[in-house]
Amino acid sequence: MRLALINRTGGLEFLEDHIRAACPGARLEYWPSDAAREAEVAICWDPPDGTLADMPNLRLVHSIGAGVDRILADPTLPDVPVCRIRDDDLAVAMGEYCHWATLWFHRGLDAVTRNATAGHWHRFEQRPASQVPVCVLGLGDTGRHVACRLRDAGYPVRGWSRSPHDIPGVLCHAGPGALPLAIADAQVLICLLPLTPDTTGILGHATLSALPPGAAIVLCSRGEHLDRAAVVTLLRSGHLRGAVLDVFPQEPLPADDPLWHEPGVLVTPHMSALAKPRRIVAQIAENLRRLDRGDPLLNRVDRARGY
Ligand code: NDP
Ligand code: OXD
Repeated sequence: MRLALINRTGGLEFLEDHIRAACPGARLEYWPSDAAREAEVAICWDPPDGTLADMPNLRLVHSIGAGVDRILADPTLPDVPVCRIRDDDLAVAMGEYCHWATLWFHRGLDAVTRNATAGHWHRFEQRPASQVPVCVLGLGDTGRHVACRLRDAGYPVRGWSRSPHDIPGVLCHAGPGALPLAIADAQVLICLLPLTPDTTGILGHATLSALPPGAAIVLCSRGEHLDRAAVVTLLRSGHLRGAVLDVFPQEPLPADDPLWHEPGVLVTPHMSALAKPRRIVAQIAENLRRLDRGDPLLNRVDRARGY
């Protein structure tokens, strides 16, 4: 079987040795090339629009990540299955990151770090976790794990999803009408939604200004979820306490982007949960075997739903 590694900016070489080891019979090609165009399977992160439509033998598009937004955004995407990565380790890593980010605000480490750079000793009032409600947007593989971890750490946790969920100890809300209720008392709002037409810009002025004064946001999903102008306005007005941002519409975030220096914003380099190459490739290899045998593929995305 011929496989093509496709990414707008290249950089998928880190998968090559793992693919050669896990798929010994496969021929691996790099896009852009005529040989890649002939491939039956496209292994992608951010394929340029039209690339997949120009592959006459294409039978499967496999994301190398949990998200498939960059793949589904191509209006010419051919009618073939699209699969993604689902990995327990990814959820665990996201749990660590979101727990840390919650503590960063809850224990006032954002303010303490600012004071420390000025050699200023000041002890802020400390609240127990039980007084810091957290809302997790998205209760899928990562969101559910994050919600349970924060619940176990003593935070009152609210969750929001498209369909109803029942998670013991988490107050779950579903559907667009329930968003205001889900976030009403959130001191920390964590976004773990997939990027779809329904969720693009969801963290805009209306949502962010509906948070209680002094709330903070943690964005680990996609940069396009956030209205950047709205967050800067609400940080400067003091309505928002801070924002930990891990994802951006343009990555890497350019070194001269003012967001790096915006008071209250902490930028991290899309690192909240990174799947190990070996784990990514094991899932792709399993789906190649299934494709060969005509068996149902794992982790297939619902293209109509957008995730
Ligand atoms: P899942 O597909 O497992 O879960 C998505 C969740 O979002 C589901 O609970 C779903 O609801 C909910 N959802 C989707 N659309 C809506 C909507 N319109 N309104 C309310 N809820 C909605 O995704 P994952 O948890 O695996 O990943 C989420 C995203 O996180 C990825 O798409 C990716 O963008 C990002 N990510 C970022 C990483 C990083 O390192 N920064 C690492 C991994 C993921 P329902 O349950 O009802 O279907
Ligand atoms: C993913 C990501 O989607 O890392 O896996 O953002």
